[in-house]
Order: sequence, then C-alpha cells, then structure tokens
Amino acid sequence: MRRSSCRVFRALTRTFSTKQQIVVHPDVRHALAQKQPVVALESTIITHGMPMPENVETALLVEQDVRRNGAVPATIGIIDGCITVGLTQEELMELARKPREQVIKCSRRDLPYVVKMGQSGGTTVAATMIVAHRVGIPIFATGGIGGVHREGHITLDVSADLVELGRTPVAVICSGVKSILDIPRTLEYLETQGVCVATYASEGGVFPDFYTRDSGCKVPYNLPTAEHAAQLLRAWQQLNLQSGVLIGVPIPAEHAADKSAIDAAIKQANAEALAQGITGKDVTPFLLAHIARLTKGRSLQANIALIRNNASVAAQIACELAKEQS
Ligand code: PSU
Ligand code: MN
Repeated sequence: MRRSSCRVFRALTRTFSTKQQIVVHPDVRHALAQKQPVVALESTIITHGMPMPENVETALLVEQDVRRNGAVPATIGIIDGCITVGLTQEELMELARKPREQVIKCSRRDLPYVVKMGQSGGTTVAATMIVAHRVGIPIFATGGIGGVHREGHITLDVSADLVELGRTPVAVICSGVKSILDIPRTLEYLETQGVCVATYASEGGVFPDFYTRDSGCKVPYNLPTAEHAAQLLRAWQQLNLQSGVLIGVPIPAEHAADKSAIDAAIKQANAEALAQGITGKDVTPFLLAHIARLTKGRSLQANIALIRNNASVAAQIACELAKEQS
C-alpha cells in the first residue's frame, strides 16, 4: 500500500524514462538540459558509511556545498525499486532512517535484484557511476572509493569500484581510499584498469590517504586548480576512452586526523573483522563503524570535513567544465 502510494506520487512529480528506468528530479533534468554544472553524489555513505544522524546531516550539507559552489547536486539512490537521481530531502531521510537490513548496499551486481524486488538501496561508488553516466552526469563527488583490502591479493577482496572506474566514464572526486585498505595495491589496480589518477592541489602528486594528506604514495599527475582539472576532463571526454578518472583531493590540513591514532584503530578494526568472520560487502561498513568508535568519533568528523571539501571542489570543476563546453 505504502509502496504504491509512493509510486503514484513519484509518477506525478517526476518524469520516468521507461528506456532507462531511472527517475530524474526535475531540477537535475533541467540543469542537464541547459548544460548547467551538475555533481552526482552517492548514498551508501548515508545508508552504510555513517551513523544516524550524521549521515543525513552530512548528505544535506554536502548538497548545500555543491549549490554554494554554483552546481546542482544529484544524490543517487534506489527507493522502492526506482533508481532515483536527485533524491529529495524526504527520500534521503527515508533511506537514512530505514533499518540497515531493509536497505541494500547496492553495487553493480546488486542493481537487478534490488530493482526487481522493489527494494531500497544506497548506491556505492560503482553503482552511482553507472547511473550518473546513464543520465549524462560526468562528475561525481564522494569521501573515498573502495579498493584492494589489506591481504586482498590473497582473499581477492577487491572493490567493484575499481573495475567500474576502468569501464565507466565518470570522474570521481574523492580523498583517495581509506588506509583500512592497501593503498599501493589499489593504485596498481587502477593503473591496470587504465584509470587516469591525479591529485588535486597536492604538491608533487602526493596521493592522500583519506584521513590524512599523505599516503606515502605518489601518482604521476597533479592538477593545481579547478581550471586545470576541467581541461583534463575536457581532453578525456574528447578522447572518448570509456574509462573513468580519479581525482584525489587531500583533506584540508586543519581537519586532518592524527595518523598514529587512526593507524592503531585500523589495525584493531581489521583484527576484529577477521576474528568475527566478517566478509564480502559487510567488511567496509564494519571497519568504518569500528574505526569511528575506536577514535571516539574523530574519524567521523574528518570524514565529514573531507567529503564536504570534495563536493565543493567537484562543483568548482563542474562549473569550469561547463564554461569550456559553452
Ligand atoms: N569508503 C568510505 N566510506 C564509504 C565507502 C567507502 O570511506 O561509505 C562506501 C562507498 O559507497 C564505496 C563502498 O563505494 O563503500 C565500497 O564498498 P566495498 O568495499 O564493499 O566495495
Ligand atoms: Mn569487498
């Protein structure tokens, strides 16, 4: 009953493209038609990446950050089986409030099942990229992507985000990958997948490690400004490579976490995950929650600060790209 009334409401307020089975909010549709800058945002961070109420608060702040920097935010998720681009505040709240067992962490492989069953889900980086590309949004901001897990070369726990970056042409603006992962192997895998990886305003191409500014890894290219980033994206679009771009933005220095405290929490969280036999898609949410608890919320504060900064940078890049295209 509830689902059908929700469907009717949505049918009345949105355009439903039967070809793509994706519902696009009118503001986003209008911006895309007018070639105005749009920034895609994911929703697994809301459903599985952060606790209540920080998840909803952050999702709304991030949208404001995109707007403040001149672009239109398009948060992507799945509501009652409808893939939705530009979730409303009510829909964001609905996703955030649902018990976790009722909302699916939805990557590429999960999309057919969640849509068929009329379920709700938070889209991961991989799934958000797929949907963003389908509706013509080339720029997407998030906190961090999934990667090669520590020991991933043995367990084969390698996030589908990395493969997606190899096959879907969307530029992901993020703070790299969390040091819960194996950052050098993640970068190797991205290289194998042909993903153009650059840093943003990071001297010497020092790749960030999410909570701190320096992972100890370097990438070959640095983009000093939004204008440089937009020029790179323009060339990438003209080449039509069909693979993604990853732009690593270091967390603002004033919000960076203490590396040794984070490292200790990560070691402990990884050991707990192993001891409790956590596997598959549950690993990343488990680690994120445990690290937040072990650092008494400091990791969460850093996470919020960096995703807000990434959204602002992504909006600035989207504005520069829109100028180049006009
Ligand atoms: N990394 C974070 N926070 C997150 C995620 C990753 O710091 O919330 C989420 C993203 O949605 C990402 C997903 O796409 O977890 C990766 O999950 P997995 O490792 O299971 O592929
Ligand atoms: Mn995994």
